[in-house]
Amino acid sequence: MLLTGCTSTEEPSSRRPSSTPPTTTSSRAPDPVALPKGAPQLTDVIPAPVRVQRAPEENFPIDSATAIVPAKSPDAEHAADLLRDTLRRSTGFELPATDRGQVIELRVDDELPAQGYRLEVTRTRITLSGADRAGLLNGVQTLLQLLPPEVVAGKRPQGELVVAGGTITDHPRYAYRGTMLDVARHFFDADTVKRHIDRIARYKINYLHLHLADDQGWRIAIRKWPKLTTVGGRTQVDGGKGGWFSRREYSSIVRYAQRRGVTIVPEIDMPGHTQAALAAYPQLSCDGRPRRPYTGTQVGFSTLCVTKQETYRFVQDVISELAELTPGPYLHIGGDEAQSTKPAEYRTFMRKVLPMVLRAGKKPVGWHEYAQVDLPKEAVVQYWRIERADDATAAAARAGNKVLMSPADKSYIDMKYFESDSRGNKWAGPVSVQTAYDWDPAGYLKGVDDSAVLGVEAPLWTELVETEEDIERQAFPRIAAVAEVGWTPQSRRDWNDFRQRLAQHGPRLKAQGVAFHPSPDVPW
Ligand code: TNX
Repeated sequence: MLLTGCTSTEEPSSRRPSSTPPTTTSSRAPDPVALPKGAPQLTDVIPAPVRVQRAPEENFPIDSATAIVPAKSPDAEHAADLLRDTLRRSTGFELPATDRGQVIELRVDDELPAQGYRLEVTRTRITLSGADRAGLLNGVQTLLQLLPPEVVAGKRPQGELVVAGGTITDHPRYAYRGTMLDVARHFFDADTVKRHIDRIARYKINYLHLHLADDQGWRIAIRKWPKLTTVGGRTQVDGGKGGWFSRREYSSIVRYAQRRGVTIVPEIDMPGHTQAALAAYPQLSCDGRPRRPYTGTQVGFSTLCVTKQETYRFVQDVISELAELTPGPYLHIGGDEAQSTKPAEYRTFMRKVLPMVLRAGKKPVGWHEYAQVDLPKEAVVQYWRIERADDATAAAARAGNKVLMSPADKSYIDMKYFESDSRGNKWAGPVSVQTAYDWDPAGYLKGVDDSAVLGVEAPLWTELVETEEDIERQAFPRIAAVAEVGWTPQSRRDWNDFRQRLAQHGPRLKAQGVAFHPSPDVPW
């Protein structure tokens, strides 16, 4: 196995922990503790860390006397709270912040690479150092994976709690590891989205892109244009009741995600995919005729009227209000499949709208069709097709724009897992777990090399996804594969090794009640 090979690698002595000698009440180090049978190993972690060194003599037992001690720093305290909440819920231990006895210490070490962390487990002390808040949260997720599956599920673990000894030194390959949830085709309420956030954060996914508007529904309240939701939000594919997020609900999702290290990227798809907006405000179309909200699954038939002044007043209001509610750096403006917008008009539209996003203080993201216009340098291009070359995307990359990789034949988790799968879309599929794992974002698109890649994103379109269980089934375990594609250095990735580790995560997903697809290419 690839990962066990490096467990013998010694770190240069300068990187050895020196600043944190074990502090025990007695001067004698306690006897080594055995790892209970079946307990997680350092080499089981998903996504696979950059470096793992095992130290079997140094296993750390957690019991009612264990303390969680953050250094004086808001980031360390934040991560410590999240860890304490999770552990307390499952064990009932108090886990006070007294630096005595068995201690889990959290601190910031700004010499670590961005989003990186180091987890050192010795008999008497766990020291989690993080480069920043993201790094500390990533370290917490790793530590939680080293505890029995019941812990993250909020259930009391059976037997002793022992963390395997050793050191993990880790940081991500790409800054952006994301997934998208389409709440427009089928609506999912704030609580469902929050539970999804918990599940994706376990694998260090740090962006959740919400597809908030499409032909079938408008899902975010905009104060100045109230009918967007009261008219445009009342249905969905196949005519269910639909729904939308109030400003308060959207903000509560944003905060919930933020606490777990996940940044929300809101998308309003324009100028196509806008039937719901046109049904609410017919004046936004060129003919001004009333339209009905759409409940089918075709694409490419709707467009905002790109030549009307009113349209830009509308778009400006939407962007301003959404930017105001969104602390994250990105705002997605769609731009895909605008087959009912004349090419020249599409370009005019994007040239007017891109500066609105910048003026609202956000970096624009768009599906790669928008790379047809000269993009501002902050704009991110999200590639979603299956062709291995796209001139406009390559030109944008040459000009310095970052590319977010979502090639449909690798990362579309709305696709079927296998040919005869009864669920899922099929135009780019099937996408097996192995397919989702076995590719290199840097090598996929001609003229787009590693330095141009911002990261990876797995979109979950929901034409055929109706329930939370459907979300779980389409997303898991493929999300774990995508997470590792985005996190782990290419040279350390190996399908055979991954599938073994993923099998270890079966009981973990089960304990959390995740309705994952038991893919036959994994030895569960
Ligand atoms: C293409 S990907 C679309 C979506 C569909 C998806 C289904 C993209 C930017 N547009 O409108 O939901 O295919 O796989």
